[in-house]
Amino acid sequence: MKFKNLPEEPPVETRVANALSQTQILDIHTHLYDPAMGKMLLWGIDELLTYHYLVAESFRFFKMPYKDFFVLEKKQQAELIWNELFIKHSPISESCRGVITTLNMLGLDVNRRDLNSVRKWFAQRTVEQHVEEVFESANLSAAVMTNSPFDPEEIALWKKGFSRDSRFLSALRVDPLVLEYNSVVGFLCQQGYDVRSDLDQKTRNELIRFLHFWADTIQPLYLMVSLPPDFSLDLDSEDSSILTQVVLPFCKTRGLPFAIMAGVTRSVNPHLGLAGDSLGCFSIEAIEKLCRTFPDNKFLVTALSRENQHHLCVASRKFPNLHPFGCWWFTNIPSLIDEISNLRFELLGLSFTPQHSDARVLDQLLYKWTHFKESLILTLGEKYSALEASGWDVGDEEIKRDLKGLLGGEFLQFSGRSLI
Ligand code: RAT
Ligand code: ZN
Repeated sequence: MKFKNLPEEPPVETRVANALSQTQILDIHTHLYDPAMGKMLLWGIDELLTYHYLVAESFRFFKMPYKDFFVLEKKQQAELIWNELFIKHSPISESCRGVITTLNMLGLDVNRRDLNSVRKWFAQRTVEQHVEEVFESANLSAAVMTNSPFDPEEIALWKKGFSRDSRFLSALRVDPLVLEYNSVVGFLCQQGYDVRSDLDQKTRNELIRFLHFWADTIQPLYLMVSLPPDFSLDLDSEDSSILTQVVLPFCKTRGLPFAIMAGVTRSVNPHLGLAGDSLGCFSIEAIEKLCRTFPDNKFLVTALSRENQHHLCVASRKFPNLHPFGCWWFTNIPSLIDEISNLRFELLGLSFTPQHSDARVLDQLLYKWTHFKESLILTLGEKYSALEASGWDVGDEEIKRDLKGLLGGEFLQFSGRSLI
């Protein structure tokens, strides 16, 4: 009951926004790197403009052959994209608007439509200063990298060793091992592992030794893979043998979750390179079977197709060892974020992680999180309003607690880690 002489409480959306501004985010999946890894960490305007999401959109307008674009230097590619998507058309797509939000948050005047002045501004900055400012402005406590034990550049850096920045946590990405084992046998042998194409006991032990080495070296929060729609998780299928006989037993021994990014079809248009991937529906029945068959493993799952989202929520109600996360890639657009968050709130309450940024360029943390927060204020605000209308007053401290869970706390709980 509200009394007339008491000051009116601000609308619940405002209270969510206030609490959100005080909540630090743990970004559980990015493609960013510790600054000590040098040029692997991308930042700046030319990287922002040549993001593969924008390359795909530019080719909707470009009239040139693919190869004429890809032979150009990054700077020239960026100019073509800027011209096509920002000057000749209004930049209304999510990825285009993202560049505008980002530049604005950095204090740049985008209304001059002047790429060179933006370039000059970036040229005067150091990477250290930029990491500092972006993390502070996005309100991030840490970002999880995607670390590949098959990338020669990364291997060299980790083996040499460097002093780690505590804001950059790691995740061990094992796509080549799970998806194309035969193509990495030679590489593994060169690295000193006595493995064969045949998955005999010796080979399995050696692969597990390989994973232990990398887990000891990089201290990952989880292992991860992205899977095509037609990947069979059947226990007796050849597809899943490395997963079920090597990776999952290893994860169980080390107490590490295994993250599945489900439903990517790589290279539907190979001419577009990184921008040429598409999606398909994944079998959530197979995920359910995995959770049932490996009850001592923990699965973090995100799905690329819109059609998979409802089933993934229902599956998560059945298996406490399944934690849905993020609005991945083509689902990271406002209309689908609203829809997916609503599905999850309504079916799972607060026991999931609604977003990761997938940032490939440091500056993208600014827009990816700002745009997500715009959605969260409305979706979560609406849920609290409905709850209040039903007679449950929601306190500010309770809102803060809930947001802390959504923005990293639930993920850490699920992973068996203490809050950082
Ligand atoms: O979102 C992306 O940038 C994609 O290219 C992929 O990297 C995807 O997120 C993945 O991790 O496979
Ligand atoms: Zn990714």
